[in-house]
Amino acid sequence: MRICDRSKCSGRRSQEKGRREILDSRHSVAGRAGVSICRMMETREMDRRKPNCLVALIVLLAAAVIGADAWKKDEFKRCDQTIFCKDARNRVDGSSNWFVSEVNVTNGKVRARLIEGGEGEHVGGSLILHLSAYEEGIIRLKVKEAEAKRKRFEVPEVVVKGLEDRRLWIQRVIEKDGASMVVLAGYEVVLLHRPFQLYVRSGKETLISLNAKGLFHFEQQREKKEGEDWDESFRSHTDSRPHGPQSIGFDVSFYGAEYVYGIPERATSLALKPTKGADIVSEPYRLFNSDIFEYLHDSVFGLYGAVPFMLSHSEKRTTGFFWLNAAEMLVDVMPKEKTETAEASRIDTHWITESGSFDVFFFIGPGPKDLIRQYTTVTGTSTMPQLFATAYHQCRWNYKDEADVAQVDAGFDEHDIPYDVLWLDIEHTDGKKYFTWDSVLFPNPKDMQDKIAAKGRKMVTIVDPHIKRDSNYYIHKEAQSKGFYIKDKHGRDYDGWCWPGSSSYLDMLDPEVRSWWADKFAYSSYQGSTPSLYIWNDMNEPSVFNGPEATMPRDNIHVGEVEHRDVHNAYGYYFHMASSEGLRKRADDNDRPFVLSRSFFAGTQRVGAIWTGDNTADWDHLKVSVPMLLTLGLTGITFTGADVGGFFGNPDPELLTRWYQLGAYYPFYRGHAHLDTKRREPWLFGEPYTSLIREAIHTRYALLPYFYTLFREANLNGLPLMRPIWMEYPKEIETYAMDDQFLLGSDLLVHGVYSERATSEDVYFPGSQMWFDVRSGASYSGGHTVKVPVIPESIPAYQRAGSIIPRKDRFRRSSFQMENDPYTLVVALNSSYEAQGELYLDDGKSYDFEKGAFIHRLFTFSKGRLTSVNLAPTEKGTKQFKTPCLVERIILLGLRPKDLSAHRVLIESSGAQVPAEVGAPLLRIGYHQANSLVVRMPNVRISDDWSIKVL
Ligand code: NBV
Repeated sequence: MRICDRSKCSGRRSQEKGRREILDSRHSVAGRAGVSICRMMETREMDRRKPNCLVALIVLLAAAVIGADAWKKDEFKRCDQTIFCKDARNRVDGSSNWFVSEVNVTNGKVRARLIEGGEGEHVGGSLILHLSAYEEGIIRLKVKEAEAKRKRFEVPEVVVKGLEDRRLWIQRVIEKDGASMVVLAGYEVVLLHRPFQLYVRSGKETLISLNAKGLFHFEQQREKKEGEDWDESFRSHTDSRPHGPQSIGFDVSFYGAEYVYGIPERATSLALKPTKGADIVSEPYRLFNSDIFEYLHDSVFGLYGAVPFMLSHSEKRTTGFFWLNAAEMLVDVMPKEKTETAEASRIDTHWITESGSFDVFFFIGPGPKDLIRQYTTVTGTSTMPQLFATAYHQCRWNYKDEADVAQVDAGFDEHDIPYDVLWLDIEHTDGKKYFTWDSVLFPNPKDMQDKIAAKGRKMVTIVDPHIKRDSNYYIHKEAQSKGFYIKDKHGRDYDGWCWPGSSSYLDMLDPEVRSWWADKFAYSSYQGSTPSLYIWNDMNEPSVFNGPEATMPRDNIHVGEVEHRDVHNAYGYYFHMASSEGLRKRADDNDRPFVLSRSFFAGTQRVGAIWTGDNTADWDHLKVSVPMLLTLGLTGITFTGADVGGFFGNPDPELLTRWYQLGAYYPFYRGHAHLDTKRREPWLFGEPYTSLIREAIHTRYALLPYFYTLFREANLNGLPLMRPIWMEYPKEIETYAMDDQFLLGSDLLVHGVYSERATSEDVYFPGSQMWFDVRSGASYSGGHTVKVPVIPESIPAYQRAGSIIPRKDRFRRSSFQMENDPYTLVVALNSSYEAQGELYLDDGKSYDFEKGAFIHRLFTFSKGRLTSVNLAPTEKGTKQFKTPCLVERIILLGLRPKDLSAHRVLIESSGAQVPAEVGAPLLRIGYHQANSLVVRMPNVRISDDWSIKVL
C-alpha cells in the first residue's frame, strides 16, 4: 500500500515538474529531504510514520518557492565568492616575485630554494623545489614550504607504484645566463632564476612553461594575526578554515598550441573555450566534485568528477600538464596568443587551488598517443573489464520488485533484444540501507539473480556512500563503534542528510576503512548477493543534501587530521576503489570487479567505469555526451558512457532511438531513466522503434570482439576507445575542435544524429584513404566533408580502408551466449589492396589473462591473401586460454571490379576450398554491402595460424 502518493508529494502537479520544484536547488535542503522522506514513506517499513511524512511535506512545500527552473547556479560558489579564487583571478601578470637560489643535484633530482621578494628583501619563509624526470618525456616538479607549519596533503593512491622505477637519474645541471638547465634525451628543462620560471624546450622550440606570465603565488601557512577572521561564509554555511589561507596559483603556457583539452568534468565542447581575456566574461573552469541537479548542456561549471590534467595540441606537438591536487581547483584559459613566430603563439592558462600540494607533471608528447601514454604511465592504464560489462545494460530508477525484474528480463527475450545486465536503484533496499533488500519487494534476491544468471546475465545493485544513522543497521553500528566516519570540525561523527535521512560518511581516505568496506561485499556479509551481482556507486562526490554546495563541509576531518577541503575531489575515487576491492576480495581475486561510479579523480581508470550522471532527455544532451566522453578518454578514463535516453524527462521515440544508435558506440552502454519518467524499455514504443533499437543493440553485440580488443589496448597503453579525430590524424587542423564525430579505436568513424527528422549530416572523412559505410558498403574518400544522407535505421558509421574488424554476427540473448560463436572478419582494403587488424580475447572474466591466458591475433591482408599470426608473446606465462571458435565469414570491401566475381578460395593451411560470393545480404540485421566479396565458412580456427588465398 502506498501511503505517501507521489502526486500528492508534488502537490498534484505533474510528477516531473513537481520533482523539479522539490529538488529546486535553491531549496535543496528542504526539497531533497522532502523527497527522501516521501520515498521512505513509500516503503512499508515507514507506513506507520505517515504523520511525519505529512509534516515533512508541509515543511517542504512551505519552503519551496514554485519555479520549475533547472539547475540553480546560485547554490554553487562563483569565483568571486571565494577569497582565494577572487584574489588569484585579480592578480596581474608579472605580480609574482619569487627567485631561485641554491640549485644543486641531490639524489638524482634538482633541488633549489625559492625565495620571495627582491634582492635582499625576503618576504616570509622560503620554498624548496624538487625537479625530477622520468622515462619517455615526463617531468615532475614539487614545491614545498621549507618549514611547514602543517604538512600539506599529498593525494595518495594516484601515482602508480612503479613510477619511481622509471625515474631518470639527473647527474648535473648546467648553470648559464642566470638559469639552471637539465639536459634530457631530446629535450631540456630550464629553470630561470630571476624571476623563477620553468621552461621545457626541445631544441629551439619551447613546449611548455610555468610562471612565464608571473602568476606564481604560494600562500605559506602562518599563524593567525590578532583580530583576523579566517571564517568564510557562503549562504547559510560557514567554513571555519582553521589553518587559514594556503592557496597556490600559477600560470602554465602551452606553446604553439591550437587548442587545449581536458580538465573534466563538465558538459561543454571538447576544445576548451577561453574563459578570460578581452571581451570574455566567464567563470573559470571549476574542478570541485558536485552533484549538480539537472546540469546544463553547455557550461564551464564542474560536475561530479575531476581530473586536473590538460593537453594542448597542434600540428607540431601535443603537450600536457597534470596537477596532483584534490582540493577545489579553478582553471582559466586565455585566448590563443597569435604572433609572428610559431614559437610565440601560445595558450596561457591560470591554475588556482584552495589548498593541498604543489606536485605537478609536464608531458612533452610529441604525438597525442605519446602524451596519453605518458599521462597513464603516471596515473595508470584502464582496468580490463569483464566481457559482460562491455555489452548492453538495462537500468531504471527503479525496477520495482522481483516480478518487474522478471518481466523486463522476459521482455528482452520476447523481442529478441540482447542485454547483459539488469540494474536495481536505491528503492531495492530496506530504507536506503545499502547491502539490504526491501523484504516485500525483493523477498528472494538470490533466486532472482540465479534466474537471470541462468541466461548468462548479471545484476547490479546500487551502494551509495551515505550510511543511515540507524542503530539497528549493522554497517552503521560497526562503522560508528570503530570510529570509521568522517568527523565534523568538533570531532563528532559528521551527520549529513541524504536519501536515508540522517547519514554519516565513511572515511575512505583511510586504508583500514577501505579494507573494512571491501569486506562488506563478501557473500557471507552481503546477504542476498550472489556471484552474478555487481555494484554501482552513486552520490560519491559526496552528495549531502544539506551541506554547503550540496556536499560536506570543507572543515570536516579525515584520518591523519586531513581536512575534507584537501581530499574532496578524490573522495569518490577512494569510495569507488574500496567497492571495487570488495568485489575482488569476495571472489578471491578471480573475478574482475565491475563497479560503476559517478564521481572520479585521476587514477579512476584503474578502478572501474564512469557515467556522466543525470543528463536530460533532449537533443543537446545527446550531442554533448560525445565531447564529455572524449574528454574523459583523453584524461585516461575510457570506460565511460552517458545515460541512454537521458535521465530526466521523457525522450520521444526518435530521440531515444538516436540515443541507442549513438550509445552503441559508447564504451559503456546503459539505458537509464529517472523514477518519474515513463517506462521506456526498448519495445514500448511500437514499430518501427522496437526494430530500430533492436538493430542498434545488435550492432553493439556484433562489435563486441572489436570493443574487447580496444579495451585491451586501453589496458596496455592507456589509449581511449573513443578518440577525437586528431588523435589518429594529428595534422588535420580542421578536426581539432570537432566533437560531433569521433573514432572508435582507429578503424571506425562515428557521427551521431543530433536533431529531429534529420535527413543528412555533414561528416568529415579524415586521412587520405577511403571509408566504407558499415551498412551499405558505400565508400567515401578521406580529406573531405560530405553531406551524407541519414536514414532512420542507423547513424553514420564507417570502417577505415586498410583495417580488419572482427565481429560476431549471430545474435543471442547475452554476450555469454555468444562465447563460442564463430567470427566474421570485415576486411576493408586500402588503395594498395591491403589491410590489417587485431583480435584480443580471453576468458572474459578472470585475471588469468595476466598469467598469459589470452589470444592475441594479427590479421593481415596482402597480395590477395589473408593471414592470421600470433601477436602474443611466445613466453606468455603459466596459463593458457583455448577457444573452439571458428571464422565463419570473411567480408572484403574495396576490391577492384575484376575481383568482384564469384569464385573459390583456397584455405592454404588445410588445402580446402570454399566459395566466395559477391555482395549477398550479409547480416541478419540487414547490412547489405553490395560491392563486397563474401567468403563463406572458411572455418579456420580463430586461435590458429592460417592463410587463405582469396584473390
Ligand atoms: O539513485 C537515484 C539516482 C540515480 O538513478 C541516478 O543515476 C544518479 O545519478 N541518483 C542519481 C540520485 C537521485 C538524483 C535525482
